[in-house]
Amino acid sequence: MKKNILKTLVALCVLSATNQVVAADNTGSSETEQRPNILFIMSDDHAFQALSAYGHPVSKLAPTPNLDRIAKNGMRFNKGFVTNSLCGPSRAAMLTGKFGHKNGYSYNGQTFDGSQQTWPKMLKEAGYTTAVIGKWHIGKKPTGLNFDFWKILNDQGEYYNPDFITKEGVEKKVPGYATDLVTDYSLQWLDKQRDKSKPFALLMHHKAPHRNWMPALRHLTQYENIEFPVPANYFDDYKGRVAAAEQKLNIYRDMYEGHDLKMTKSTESNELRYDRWPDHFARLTKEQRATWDAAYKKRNDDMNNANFDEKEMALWKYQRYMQDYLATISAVDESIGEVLNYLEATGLSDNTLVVYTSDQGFYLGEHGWFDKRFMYEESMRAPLLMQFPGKIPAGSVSEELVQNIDFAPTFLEYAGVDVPEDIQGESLTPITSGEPVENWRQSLYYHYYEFPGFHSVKRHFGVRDQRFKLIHFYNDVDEWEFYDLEKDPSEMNNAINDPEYKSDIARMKAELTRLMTHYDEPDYAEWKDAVLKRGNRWKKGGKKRKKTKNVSKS
Ligand code: SGN
Ligand code: CA
Repeated sequence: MKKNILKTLVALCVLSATNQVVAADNTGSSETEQRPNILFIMSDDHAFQALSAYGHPVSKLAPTPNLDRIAKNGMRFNKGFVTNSLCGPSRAAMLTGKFGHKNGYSYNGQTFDGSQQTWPKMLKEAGYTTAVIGKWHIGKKPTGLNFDFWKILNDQGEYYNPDFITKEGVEKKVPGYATDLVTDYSLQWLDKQRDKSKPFALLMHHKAPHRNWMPALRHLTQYENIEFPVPANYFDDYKGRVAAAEQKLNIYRDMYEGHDLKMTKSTESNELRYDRWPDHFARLTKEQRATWDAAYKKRNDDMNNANFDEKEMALWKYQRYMQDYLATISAVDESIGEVLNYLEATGLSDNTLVVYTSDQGFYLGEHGWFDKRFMYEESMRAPLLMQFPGKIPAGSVSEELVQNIDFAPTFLEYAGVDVPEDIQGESLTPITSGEPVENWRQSLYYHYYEFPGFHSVKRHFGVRDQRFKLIHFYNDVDEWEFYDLEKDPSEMNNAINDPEYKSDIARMKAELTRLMTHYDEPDYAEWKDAVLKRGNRWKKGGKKRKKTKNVSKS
């Protein structure tokens, strides 16, 4: 009781300091006050290995104390997965609660049909005020979703001085750093712009830590002296895994040395090696660029002078990648801290469901890779944390198999809105209640389509249960893979022909067929040979690429 009075006082102080004339209880009117606010925070390509609540050795060297607050206050999901490990398809699945073959978005470059049923639109109709701020990436604008407010990054977005798109038009080169701007705009909307008579649903979507991993100026040297542990399979030979052997997401072969790794041409110059998309660096002001160059100079000079052999260079690239990737997460973690502080100081926290996730997982050198797409663990699995004081037990952990199609029904249920029959996900409330869970799903379905495309990951679909994974790569190949995740968590040993697993494989094949029927997948014959009708974005960049290797000699 005392705590609540204190919070109300804090709220009054904060609000009067900002000259706001609003009720002290800013959760809304008496009619709506029981309905929770929803703050759905998503970053882009955040690996669970890089979120310290998950305890991975990498994250111990680059902790995320503010994200860990959500885990402490609520629940950490250890088995959160996506339906298709790619930005657009994942976002579409989250908005609709449906797989790509139902919501019409299966690979990047398509335009999401916003006229269809989505949870933000349903909440709006049920009396919520809604907003999306940050990365959108499934079309030019969030058309048809009826957001009260939106301010989105253009396409993939830029880290420095990015463009923002609003109802009013495009704001070009907004001074600042994307993660900070998205945070500021979100706080502004929460504090000053939203209709405080209604509960809110805010989608705060960061660009970081997406490629090309440009940290904020204040974090440029944060990890320069840290040596991150190299994954045991960094030099994977891909034996027994045809699709893994033919991908193009290798750190030491496929990263652009200028664009991605910020390697300079020589000690005499700050000129970057191959940069496929120079616009990202061209956005820096002269002053920003000077700070940037100074921060990288010594490390680049040492590298240029070192005369590395191939293996040493591959290891150097891994460290550079990790230093930059993790430094972009520092700003995300600060952002989460600011937002949580705001919710606590205003008393909103008590009635707000806060969710943190990423649109997929990411490789931090496992199999030698960056990027995502494969059904292997590092990319299929995403971090997922949820807090809701009094509703989700603090410090709890779930081992149930959950998927990004589960967000829509979860949010609808928390908001007291009936979950439509055609939603394919399940509400997570039986899990988040902290009670023993009965009859939860025992397996997950996955389907990746984007081939041909960036990084040349072949099409595949498959099934994962608590122990095994079965994958079928198709289209220009016809290959099956099978993994025992208990014995082979790194998925190095394709056991599809191992007689020991004969009955497990047969069972998983039957389960795959069951799931495809259950989720109403079209007949395999209908789509197995289909060639993607790609949007222009992919082709535009592709044409400029020289045929020569991207490794430039200094
Ligand atoms: C960009 C990236 C790719 C990445 C895709 C999809 N290249 O094209 O590496 O796989 O996005 O990412 S970049 O250098 O332009 O960033 S997604 O998160 O949007 O699906
Ligand atoms: Ca992504």
